[in-house]
Amino acid sequence: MTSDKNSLRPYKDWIFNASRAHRSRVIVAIDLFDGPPEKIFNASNRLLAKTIYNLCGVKLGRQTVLSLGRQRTQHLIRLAHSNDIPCLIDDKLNDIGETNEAIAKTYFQLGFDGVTANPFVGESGLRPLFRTAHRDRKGIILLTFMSHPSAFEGYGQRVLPKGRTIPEFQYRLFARQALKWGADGVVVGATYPRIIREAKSILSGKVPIYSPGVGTQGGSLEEAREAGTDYFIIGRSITLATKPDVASANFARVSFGKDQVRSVR
Ligand code: 3DU
Repeated sequence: MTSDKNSLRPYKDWIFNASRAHRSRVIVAIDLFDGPPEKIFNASNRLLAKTIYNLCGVKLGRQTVLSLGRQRTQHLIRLAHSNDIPCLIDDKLNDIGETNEAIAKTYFQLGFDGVTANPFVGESGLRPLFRTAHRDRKGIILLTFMSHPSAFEGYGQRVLPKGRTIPEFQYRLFARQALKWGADGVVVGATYPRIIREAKSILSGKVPIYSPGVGTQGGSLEEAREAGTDYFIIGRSITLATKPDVASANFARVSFGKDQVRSVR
């Protein structure tokens, strides 16, 4: 069950502490959905049992939660909590403010500790979400530059911000907004180390960078780490590995590099 200690701690501090305790900046992405719910549940359970000591967080995909249903999802969240690591839902909320807030509340009631959201909806689309999340010490992770090849089409376009005369890259605006709104993290793909570097300098060490895209999508953990990634979201390179325990241990070791304590709080 979620301990009182967990629910009293802001998400951002919790993952920071879990990362130090487990000497890992790795969040495993569980994106299983094929087959009967019990089978998906057993596979997720086995995976977590083998990898949990090498993780600082767990992230469930929406497809996994929809396939598992409420009770099995709660069981997995409790498993993460009993090992003192937080559990994120990756739903990339992208609706009007009230709807984003309602979806997030439902996830938080299930036991999730943080949710991803899309800043394209703008401040009024996110304000109620931030209010609800931070009141309950939950985390909001905002997309800033996704990891897939066509991420440039949206996050990389140049836009003319209101009241300005010089165009600016969308992702730079998103990074600044994440800082202004008090986001608990931003997503920048490991496949774009140059953009991680830019985001790092905008965020000035105040908002941690979460990077998916390591391994299967072609991103290098070392390059992303050197560019400034704080937490690595890794799915298939762990979940489909012949030995997920070994794969997660290797990623965990490399995720810290020489610096054992650098991570944004
Ligand atoms: O490619 P992998 O199997 O390591 O999984 C990456 C996970 O991160 C997966 O759940 C995907 O939905 C999520 N993600 C991205 O890959 C890219 C993003 O920009 C945001 C989330």
